[in-house]
Amino acid sequence: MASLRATFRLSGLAKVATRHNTLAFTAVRAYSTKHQGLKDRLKELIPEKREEVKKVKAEFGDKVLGETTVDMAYGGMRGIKGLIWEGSVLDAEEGIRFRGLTIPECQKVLPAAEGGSEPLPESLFWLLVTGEVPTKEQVRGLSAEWAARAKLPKFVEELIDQCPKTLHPMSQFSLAVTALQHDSKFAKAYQTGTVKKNDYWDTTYEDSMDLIAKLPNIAGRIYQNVFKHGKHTTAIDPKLDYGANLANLLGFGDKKEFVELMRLYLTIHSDHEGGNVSAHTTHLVGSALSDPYLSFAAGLNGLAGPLHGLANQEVLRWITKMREELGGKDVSDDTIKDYVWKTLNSGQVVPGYGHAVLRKTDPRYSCQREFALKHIPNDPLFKLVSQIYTVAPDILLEHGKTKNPWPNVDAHSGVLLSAYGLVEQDFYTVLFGVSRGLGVLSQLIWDRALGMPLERPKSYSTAAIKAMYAKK
Ligand code: HAX
Repeated sequence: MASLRATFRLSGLAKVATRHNTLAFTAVRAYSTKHQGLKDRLKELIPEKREEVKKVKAEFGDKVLGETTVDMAYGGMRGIKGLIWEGSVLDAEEGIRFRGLTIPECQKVLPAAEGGSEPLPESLFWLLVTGEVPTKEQVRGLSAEWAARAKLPKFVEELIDQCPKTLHPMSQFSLAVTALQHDSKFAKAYQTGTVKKNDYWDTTYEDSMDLIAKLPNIAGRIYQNVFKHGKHTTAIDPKLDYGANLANLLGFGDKKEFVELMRLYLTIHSDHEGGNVSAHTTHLVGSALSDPYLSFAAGLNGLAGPLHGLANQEVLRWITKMREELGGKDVSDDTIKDYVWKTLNSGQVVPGYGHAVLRKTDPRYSCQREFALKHIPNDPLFKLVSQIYTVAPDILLEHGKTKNPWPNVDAHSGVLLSAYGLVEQDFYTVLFGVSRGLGVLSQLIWDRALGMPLERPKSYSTAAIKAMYAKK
């Protein structure tokens, strides 16, 4: 454990821990014993990071990151290297690392709740913002701070309550986040015309903290309105952590395993480097100096697409439909094969499978599978999801289109939620969105701290491409 922690001190480039890390470990301990708050720590880190970036630009500014082909421009910019993202990096084979830490490493070193074992999302947020593993005390401080900032303005509550139940929960979520913009400290400060660019990060940080703090109340309210007859008797408890409060607001706070699931869920769905739709959209919109509310609402609208975050609802729909079609009969490997082929032959995608970057089973899938094996090994739906895992990749390979036949995060999240009674599939992407806030807003704070400019890539028309390359 000690050597693991050692590597994790500011280890954007963290490698496997070795005994040579004693020095770095001392550094972690030194920071940890300060009991410093997140904003104070960030304030210290910003000048260091600015200096580092200045040097990197001076030394490597003219180096080539990669080339862009015409196929890449038509192909959704897949693989184009043109973004800076500090919090996490995605390797096609290995999967995600948060500030250098894999998911199992995060599960080992990030503080858990008293009596729990999964990392607290607060600790992940701290890690994303600072690159450091927080102390338990620092995590408790963050839980309390978010609880203190969690209250929604009355008009936002009313706005959510006015939404028809038939409006998709993700649309309600995006609407509520946009409306919170009313109280943006960044937007207000910018309007005064007196804030220097170097200080933009300060109100971006404040807005991001307010926004993250309010997400459980928004999610809980939408859930209660749409699925539980508008019962709003539960309030944020300042003594509880973020995941436990969210579980309470959804009405599942009395289920200890569900609370642990929420902590894990919120941790692993938070960040997935910068190029995915929700992360990139938040970053892009933020680059226009739109405040964190507007930027994140835009990211949520991207997350709501079926090829991205909405896939978690689609997976359960797809499985439910398969079961319905069988009319209660047992699902065999052959039945699954037939159903996967039927899906593919009708021109649809198999939800929860494939990935734009990954070429292996998503480690977020694997860690949810571990959770299921530990807590709900005999759940029939979990068994079915496991059975699909043994059958679907071969068919996708035989089909021959997808570059990655393995499951992604969304193939497993729904089965865990439904095992504990959260069966309303349309709501699943909202939970993904609550978590995604931690990743994209931590980056937005750094975007402002580093003075990232307006994003504006070059585009070409098809006529221009022809004119450039067609033989004269
Ligand atoms: N089922 C059927 N066909 C698939 C497929 C799947 N699961 N995954 C990819 N393909 C197809 C693509 O549609 C594409 O077909 P066309 O050439 O006809 O357009 C072809 O295989 C090549 O695609 P790819 O290069 O392997 O994958 P992309 O980078 O283009 O797309 C996607 C990645 C995740 C969008 C894709 O794999 C997909 O649609 N998967 C199903 C939806 C899903 O699970 N989305 C969630 C992804 C994880 C995430 O972002 N979570 O939030």
